[in-house]
Amino acid sequence: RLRMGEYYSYSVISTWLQRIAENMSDIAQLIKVGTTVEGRDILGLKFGKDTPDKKVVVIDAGIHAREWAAIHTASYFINLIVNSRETDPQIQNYLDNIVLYIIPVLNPDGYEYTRTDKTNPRARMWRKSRSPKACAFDGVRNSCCMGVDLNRNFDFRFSEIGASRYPCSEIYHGPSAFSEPESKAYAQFLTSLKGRLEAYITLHSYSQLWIYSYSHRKFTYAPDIEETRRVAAKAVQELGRMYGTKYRHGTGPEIIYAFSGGSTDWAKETLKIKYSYTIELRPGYEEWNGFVLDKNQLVPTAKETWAGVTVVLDEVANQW
Ligand code: 0X9
Ligand code: ZN
Repeated sequence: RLRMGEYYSYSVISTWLQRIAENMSDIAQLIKVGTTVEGRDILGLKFGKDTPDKKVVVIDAGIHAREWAAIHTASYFINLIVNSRETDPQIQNYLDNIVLYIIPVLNPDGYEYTRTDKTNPRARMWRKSRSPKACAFDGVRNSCCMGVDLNRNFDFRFSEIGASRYPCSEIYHGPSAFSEPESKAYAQFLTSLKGRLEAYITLHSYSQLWIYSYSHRKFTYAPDIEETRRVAAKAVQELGRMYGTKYRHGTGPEIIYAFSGGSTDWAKETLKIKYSYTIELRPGYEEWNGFVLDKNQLVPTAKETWAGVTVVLDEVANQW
């Protein structure tokens, strides 16, 4: 058991996931998505009894190392399912009717690096993976740095916009699409669910946004944009009902900025997923350094996000 409202190391989170799978094998199974550059297992849980006709939903967090509130929120979802499975009819409905994967830390190497901030204060703001140094001549000197922005490394309009070819950039896209073991393994995992995967939600922070495809250019949508928008609008409304937190929804270039190589756009285009959303959690975008969210906001953040996410889960679980 983990007490919510706290931040935990990846090893504590991993052990917790293993224990849940051992003790609740009727509803949860441990899954390994892949292995990181530093050799960590990327672990998650699979909830619900798998039969081939069931629709699948995948929720992840922590592709960006410093976005701790996202990791906490995904952990909270796991905790909620585990603790309410016998009392909450909505959660029972999910367990009966869909298969739900939750991967709380997609970039554990980066996350563990941010946790070394006690000895290295700059580490807390690390965003990328921890892949070995790569070098590029930037016009003045040859600069070498570690890490790839995994949310620029997916094979969707790779390197076109809002990404950098310089390894020392925060948004370095890597040498080629899926060059990184983390993004490659994750894409393979999502691809293995093709045809059944109805919703993919990736948790980030911050700015209070509910974002859908596509991200590379304004007013560029998938054919089912009306449905995508309808569910997003409903989700932010439900989310706001709990504490009054205001979210906006739209595509990236409409409400923040354009970029390419992200996981939700790749999933939307390649796997033809109906609902593919990037959620930017609290605080609002006017906040400076919102990556460090006060601990007393963690549980409310997770709770309201769950309220929004259930809108998507209900769409998938209750379709017939
Ligand atoms: O830039 C990103 O990768 C994400 N934002 S973050 O601040 N968490 O790094 C996703 C932004 C998604 N937005 C767009 N489609 N532009
Ligand atoms: Zn992010």
